[in-house]
Amino acid sequence: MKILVINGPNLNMLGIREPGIYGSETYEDLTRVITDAAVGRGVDVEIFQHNHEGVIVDKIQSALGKFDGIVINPAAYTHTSVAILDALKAVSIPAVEVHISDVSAREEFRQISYVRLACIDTFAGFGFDGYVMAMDRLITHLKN
Ligand code: CA2
Repeated sequence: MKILVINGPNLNMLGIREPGIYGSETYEDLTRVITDAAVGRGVDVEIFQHNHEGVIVDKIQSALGKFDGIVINPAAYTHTSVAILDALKAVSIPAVEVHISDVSAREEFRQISYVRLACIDTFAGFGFDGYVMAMDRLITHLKN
């Protein structure tokens, strides 16, 4: 099983600022959590981060025929991007949305998620564990 993990803008800055919201662990720590979970589950994982919306759209398009599932934290694009929503719909690969913070308890503009409309589930507010929960959700979905 091949899973693509996509992280949006500024997630590469984790651990550098705002530890109160996103924790003090770095992006490298996050990649380790995801990789360890994938190895433990026999999943082949690729982790991708980019700050540009169009590059994320290109990455989703290129996943067609290569990946069985997508875990995506679109970061700020969650709340704005119809382009990422359309790309996920276009490839029709099962996708799960993740947020490190509990977006439902934050500013009103973070309550909107366009991407969610193309996802089978969402995990928000579980820190880095949310990525592992999303991976497990995809594994269950793909096995059934
Ligand atoms: O909680 C999440 O995972 C978010 O997707 C993180 C995004 C935010 O725009 C979403 O509303 C919720 C922010 C990405 C990381 O931003 C940083 C800002 C300062 C320092 C480090 C990271």
